[in-house]
Amino acid sequence: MAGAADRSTDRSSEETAAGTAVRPSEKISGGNLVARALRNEGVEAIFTLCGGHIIDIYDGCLNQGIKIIDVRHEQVAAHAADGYWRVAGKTGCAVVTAGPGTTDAMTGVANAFRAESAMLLIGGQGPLAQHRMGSLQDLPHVDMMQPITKFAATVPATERIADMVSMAFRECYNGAPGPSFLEIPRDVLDARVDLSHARIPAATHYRASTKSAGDPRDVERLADILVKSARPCVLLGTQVWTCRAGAAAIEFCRRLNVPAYMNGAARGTFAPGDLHHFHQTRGYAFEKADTIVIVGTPFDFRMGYGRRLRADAAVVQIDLDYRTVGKNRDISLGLVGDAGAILAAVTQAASGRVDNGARRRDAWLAELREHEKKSAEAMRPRLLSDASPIHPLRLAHELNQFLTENTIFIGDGGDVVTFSGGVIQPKAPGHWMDPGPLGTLGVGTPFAMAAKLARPEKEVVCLFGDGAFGLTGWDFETCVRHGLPFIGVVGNNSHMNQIRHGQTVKYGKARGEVANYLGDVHFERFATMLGGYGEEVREAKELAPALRRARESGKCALLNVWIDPEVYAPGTMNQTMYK
Ligand SMILES: Cc1ncc(C[n+]2csc(CCOP(=O)(O)OP(=O)(O)O)c2C)c(N)n1
Ligand SMILES: [Mg+2]
Repeated sequence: MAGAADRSTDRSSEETAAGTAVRPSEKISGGNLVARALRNEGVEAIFTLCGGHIIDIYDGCLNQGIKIIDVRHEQVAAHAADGYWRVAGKTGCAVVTAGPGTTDAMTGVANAFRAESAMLLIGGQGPLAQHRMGSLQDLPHVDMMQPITKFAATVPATERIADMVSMAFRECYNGAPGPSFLEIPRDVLDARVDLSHARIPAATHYRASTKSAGDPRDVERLADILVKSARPCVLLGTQVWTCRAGAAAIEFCRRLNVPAYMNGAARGTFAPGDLHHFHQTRGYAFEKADTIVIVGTPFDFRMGYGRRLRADAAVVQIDLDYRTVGKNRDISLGLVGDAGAILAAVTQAASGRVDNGARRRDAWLAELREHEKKSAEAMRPRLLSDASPIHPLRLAHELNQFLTENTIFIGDGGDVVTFSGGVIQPKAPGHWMDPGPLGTLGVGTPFAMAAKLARPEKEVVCLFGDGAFGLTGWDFETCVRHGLPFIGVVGNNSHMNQIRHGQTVKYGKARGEVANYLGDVHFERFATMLGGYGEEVREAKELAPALRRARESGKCALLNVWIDPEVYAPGTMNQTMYK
């Protein structure tokens, strides 16, 4: 950026009585130190909502050529930082003001914490000089952030700002990734200090690689287990994407002939149709397998806390976080480290065996394929349903047909997204985004914004529930304003349906419909009001043409699809998320 260096520091001269300059000193402000540290991290954009406590950071970002994406709610800023990390693989950064700015962002930080996303939230704070005196927007942010971050601290002096920003970034990568929080008191941020007194860690000089391959003896053990196994399967979890371990996972499955199931961000590691891509038969495989390898996903509610795995199977867990291995369920073997490094090492170790047993597992793969086909056939009539109002499975089917290898798909909603999970198959790794285990509604618009910013060449499609869209939908306008087009599809059932079902079953219709009705909102008009493309869809056969028109508009688009409020996904009916 022209003149950037000139504006980021002042060169003032200390003069002698005779008027000759003897000791030039460069001054730099706190906000400019923040921006320098962000630049060292490769941060290209911050997501922010303004406040008097943080404006000096904008000055620094302008000097460093860092984009400023100004949003309408701080929750959006934090979710966008989380989403940016997921797509770009670079730590996302959100900057929010003190007090309500920081509390608004907490949900986004919490979501990143449960989803293992590396992001930094910088919050303003009242001046240190007025510490605990009741300054405007003063709150104990660090205490509040501690349980939902890997690192939370106050910067005590301007000279330490860049140092502590770098420290916070480094802490994001301790074990499994996660969020960090830093608050910078207003007087600390605004002060100008001698550049020579400020510590600015040099880019690439304060990090070590996290690509550890675990204990070599356990790598050999796992190779032995797999080579002898007749019915193995592997579950590739989010960390496979976090570690960018897709190629290693594919090589592992192909060489050893192991069927793969994928969840979270690892969906799409194998393209649909691949010999080792399995989807519908996970429960069956977990019941029948003799060896189950879980890679980079915890035994949380999504895995039935590990209880859904066959009791006498050899269960092997690979994870970046030592604390996750063996938690909630005993395992036969645990390996801590990078998913790609470990899978590559195991493939290598197994190739040293006389026979790696690959062909013996053909029958097992054929058995699973047969079950996959049966369950796809059973679902087919509902996927093609012409019913009016539209069946959510037909909507999911049309979306699945619409996605290309270039489309990043985001799911943000309750029942409508649960329906889509069984149908929509991302065509490439890193092309599926959902909130993760916190299950936060409202991630859609911020994730879409971040995905388009990080990968402008990608098409971004987001399926919303009408309830979910309402939480952060105003930032559709932010996407319009910043030229970040995406295709939003609201599956509109006029309710918070996922909650409505369980409530109705438990309390009957009259009490079951309390606090979950949303009205019949015309989201397509909301989109056009904000400068985007909008269209409503009432008939199933209109879905594909409407999606095409949204794509061709090149604008931020929102299709308002009226779906049947009286059908529920099996997962919702069985309330599996609570079991
Ligand atoms: C921020 C947040 N608030 C509340 C919930 C609880 N919740 C889970 S699903 C759901 C209903 C969502 O409704 P909608 O987005 O319209 O999807 P639908 O179930 O109707 O398809 C709610 C309120 C949540 N997960 N996140
Ligand atoms: Mg709804």
